[in-house]
Amino acid sequence: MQSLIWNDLSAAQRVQALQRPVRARSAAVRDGVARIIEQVRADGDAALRLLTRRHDGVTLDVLEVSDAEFDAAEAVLDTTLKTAIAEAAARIEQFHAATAPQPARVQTAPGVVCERMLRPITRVGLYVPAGSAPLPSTVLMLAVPARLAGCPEVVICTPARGDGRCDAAVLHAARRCGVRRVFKLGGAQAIAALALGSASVPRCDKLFGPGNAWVTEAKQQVAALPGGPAIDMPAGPSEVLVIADAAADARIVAADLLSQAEHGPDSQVLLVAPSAALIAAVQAEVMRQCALLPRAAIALQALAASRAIQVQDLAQAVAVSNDYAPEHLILQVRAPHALLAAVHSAGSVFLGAWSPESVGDYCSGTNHVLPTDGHARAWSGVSVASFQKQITVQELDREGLRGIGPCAITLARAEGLEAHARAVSLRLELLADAAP
Ligand code: HSO
Ligand code: ZN
Repeated sequence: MQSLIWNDLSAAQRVQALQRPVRARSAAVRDGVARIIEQVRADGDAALRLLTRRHDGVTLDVLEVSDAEFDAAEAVLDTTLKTAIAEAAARIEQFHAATAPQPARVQTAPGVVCERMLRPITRVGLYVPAGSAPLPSTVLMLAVPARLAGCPEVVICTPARGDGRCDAAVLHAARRCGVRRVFKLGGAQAIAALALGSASVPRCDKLFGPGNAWVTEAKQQVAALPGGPAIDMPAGPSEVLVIADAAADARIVAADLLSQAEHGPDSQVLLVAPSAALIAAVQAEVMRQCALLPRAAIALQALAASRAIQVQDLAQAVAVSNDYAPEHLILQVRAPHALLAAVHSAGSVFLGAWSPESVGDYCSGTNHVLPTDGHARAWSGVSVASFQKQITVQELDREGLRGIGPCAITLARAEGLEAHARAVSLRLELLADAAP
């Protein structure tokens, strides 16, 4: 991790210090994805089989996971893992149910009632990657809120392994969340299938889930198609920013930094702290702990593009963090609540020594599909609201229109939209004629 002192940096160097590793949107990926989308559009299931053979090395007759395969997954899956999935799902359900949007009904003037009603998105497609590791936790993070939102059709695409089967934990988690339709598709072809539909795969209204550069590019391209699906958010590699004070335990800080660094070579981790001694201790601890990790090589690559920034105080640390807008923010300080009020941009925040970021990834109850790449400045993580539409409704009675009609007429005429004004004035005249 590169060490920097914030107050010694010029404005340009500060921007540089908070830059994500550059990931050029490669022309090869862009063109490759565009070709795949066209192939799936033209040849449907046949293209999906061909692409799956070519990219995943799997020959599939039927793309959809059968009941027998679901059952087989149940049979092989370890009970401890099943119990952990059930335990995590229950807490994720509890938190997401409590934070779900509620319908509202407001009388904004006498005789004027406005409502907000909630409707689930009809067909949603969840992408569950299996690249470096299958992610049953991602099934929970997407399928639990989808179910709470009431989405009638929820399908999952996840790549099959070399033996043509999907990961047993992913299938178990899907079933636990009531998702019965899982397709053995990965990469850009999975996204194309969900966006366009094929004989086997239903066309979806919104696509969710993380993925590699190909999946991310494919989500962007299908979302830009005329009538294309919505997508959850622009996704990028995982990241964490830890703010630590002098009292923080360097071993804990290092462990949290490594927990995100191990995600991928392009992940980024930042330590922001006022104490030079703490920074030095964490740097040493990171290297010591990293060497002991099975994914040390990946974490080391991520650390190469990561930074330890010394700041003058904790207020400056929060300002730096707000600028960076991290996916995960850990406040490893004596009084984390005192800093929380100043936090404006972050995907999910972890307070104090006993709140590892890993519990947010798996089982505290919050979602782990969060805005990366600085998008936390304007985006939020996945929630029940991500799977719903909010439809507004209004109803006026005579008194209501008499009361607010003139306001609409004035604004319509100011905008030069006379037909708008007349849709109101006509009614007001009818009311005046009818009046005794
Ligand atoms: N930290 C990742 C989510 C994840 N971690 C899944 C482990 N499994 C992005 O927030
Ligand atoms: Zn993680």
